Amino acid sequence: MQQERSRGLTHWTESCRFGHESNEFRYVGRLYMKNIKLIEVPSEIGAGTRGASLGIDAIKIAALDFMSNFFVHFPSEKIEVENQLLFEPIQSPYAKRIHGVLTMYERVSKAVSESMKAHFFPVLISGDHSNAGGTIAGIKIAKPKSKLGVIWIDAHADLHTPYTTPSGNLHGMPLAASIGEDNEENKVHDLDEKTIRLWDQLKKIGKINQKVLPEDVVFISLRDFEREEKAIIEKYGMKVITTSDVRRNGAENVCRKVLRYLSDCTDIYVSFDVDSLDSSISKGTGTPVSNGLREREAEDLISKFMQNRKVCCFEITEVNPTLDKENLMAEIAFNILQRSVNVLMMN
Ligand SMILES: [Mn+2]
Repeated sequence: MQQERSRGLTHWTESCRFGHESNEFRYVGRLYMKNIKLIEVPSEIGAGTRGASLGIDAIKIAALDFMSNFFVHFPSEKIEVENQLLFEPIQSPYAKRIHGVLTMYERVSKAVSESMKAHFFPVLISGDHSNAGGTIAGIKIAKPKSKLGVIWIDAHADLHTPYTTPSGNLHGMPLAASIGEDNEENKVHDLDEKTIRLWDQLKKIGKINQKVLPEDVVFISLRDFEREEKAIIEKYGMKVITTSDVRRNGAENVCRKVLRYLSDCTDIYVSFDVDSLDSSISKGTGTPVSNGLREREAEDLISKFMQNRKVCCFEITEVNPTLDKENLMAEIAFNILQRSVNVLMMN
């Protein structure tokens, strides 16, 4: 109880500080600041562990516990989901519930593209990370001529395909779908016709085959991946920044390095999977991994990225309160979300 109280108090002071800042910027903001739009995607059909669809509500509870008005301050849109599929038998073992994920890609990409066309900056809070494939498609639909860079802050590479997946879970595949990769050279499974067709549709969502070039992806804190994913990373020479790079060089240097690397890109999407955080503080996510980022490191890094004008969309994902204690993961996610959005509004 003592520990819980002191944790709450620390965070309350934090949110007060930012709450105060956001009050100051509200006035100026109406006139000049970025228009933020929250897009809630409580879909968890791409995950292998149940509960990530509750992540958004857990983050809202964290906001209430910190006495923050964050969720009344911004317009928000909640995307309809297909979580009822979790009660139905699996049709494609190497791409579980892929027809539902395809529907989610369509809905998420539509919401993201429409909000960007209306000059909003979309901030997505999603259940599992498969939804990010829809987000990336949405950015490209809104800005078809853009050269899109992706900053993927995640313990995992999410570069599996139905041909290589060890689990069949689509949240391990959104980046492969976005770069248009099958990885047939490293194929492990033979797929049925229907799975092949749905995976092709997923890759071609928005009628754009390759939304991102592999060389325009930067991984941060990547540390848990399979041989088949490593083969893709090596084949294209994809950029990887480790946890120790972040710790050694600091957020500011890493941010500068990443933005220099992506200097050819016209737009940048930042995708933050909370499992990038160290497993000691990320028990409330489906696949926690050791040697991850500290809360402060992730927060400093993401806020630095948010200062850059090329950054056009931000997503936070994979909070699963059913695996957690005292809502810690959602509280950390909320602090990072709030600070990031405050920085966005100042720039
Ligand atoms: Mn992920």
